[in-house]
Amino acid sequence: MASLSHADTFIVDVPTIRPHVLAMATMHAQTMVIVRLTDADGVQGIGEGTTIGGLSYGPESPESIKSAIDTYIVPILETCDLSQVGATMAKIARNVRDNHFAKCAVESALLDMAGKRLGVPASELIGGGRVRESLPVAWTLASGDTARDIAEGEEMLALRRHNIFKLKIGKRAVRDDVAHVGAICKALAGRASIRVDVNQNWSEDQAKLGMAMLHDVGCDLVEQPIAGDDIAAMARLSQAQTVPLMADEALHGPRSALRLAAAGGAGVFALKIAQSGGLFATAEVAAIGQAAGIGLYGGTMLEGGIGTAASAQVFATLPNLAWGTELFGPLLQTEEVLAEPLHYADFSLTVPTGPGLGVTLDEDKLARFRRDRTAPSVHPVSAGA
Ligand code: MUC
Ligand code: MG
Repeated sequence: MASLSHADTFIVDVPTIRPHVLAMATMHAQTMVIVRLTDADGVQGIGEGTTIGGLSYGPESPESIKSAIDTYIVPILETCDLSQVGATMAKIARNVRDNHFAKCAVESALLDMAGKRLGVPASELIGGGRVRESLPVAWTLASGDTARDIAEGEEMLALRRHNIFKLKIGKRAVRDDVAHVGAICKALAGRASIRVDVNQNWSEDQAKLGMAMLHDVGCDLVEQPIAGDDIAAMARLSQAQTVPLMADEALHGPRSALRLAAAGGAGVFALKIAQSGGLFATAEVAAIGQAAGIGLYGGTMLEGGIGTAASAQVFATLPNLAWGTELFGPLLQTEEVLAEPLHYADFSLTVPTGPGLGVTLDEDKLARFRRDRTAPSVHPVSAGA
């Protein structure tokens, strides 16, 4: 029986290397919720629950993620054998609705602990285990300026760090956005795959026009052009347009994946561990997508090193990842909160090989970046829980 001894949760704010301009928010920093669980034997597990732009992206905020864990999930963990990850998560699911980002952070920490106990990477506790040691990684060009984005793309190609670029659009008029994308497609033609993410900011009519024009300028993929809850309109667009439509905000775990697949609402799924509600649920979303002939892509909530490592552990178990991944979150931050940074080279991320998530927190950086630097946010639980 691995009982809980301590549960610590921290809100951590790390500046970004440049403003990251998205349709719904401009980021100057990324906020992560880091959870650290310690069992009675002293085995520790870390996990991360991260969103983008406060409440502008989705229904969970950093503050609500922390509060859901502290107030509702930790008391459940006190009653569980933490070595039984599936049973623990099933008990949490019975008592806590939705709150996928909070659940993902906790499940990641449990898998980290379980992997450490067993001496295997978390990937070996998911599905059939690891089938790849590295993952192709896209970069998002979102400085807000076309010339600067082209220069950044050139730099990434020269460094052999990224040759897939996602452009964030949806803020300007459709024709202005397409002109921006077209200029980047032209500048990097034949050397990179260019994709866009509209973050739900178009109407169906704007999307019809935008997707047709984006196809003509050489864009390879259009992510979430319209509201994620309008599956019927996503299906109309996905079936009528030549450029593939990727679902992101529409996906909230296996049931939404099944509804979307049944409706023909997407040609590609952006898999996200936080949106799915954890690594196990992400594997289920991937299985549904694969069975429906939908292409798979490893998405991100721009997590730091812990959430990125957790994502890599599950994406490494997927034999078909035709569209690659975008696990570049740590590279957008001025500093990584890990003792050893993740390894990026040759357009790919190396999947960590150590036990559990395969990464270690840098305690000094945690102390420096945690929001409540003056008040320790440690939550000891009752002895013997
Ligand atoms: C999103 O909507 O996909 C992922 C990469 C990026 O730049 O923003 C995100 C979130
Ligand atoms: Mg997206």
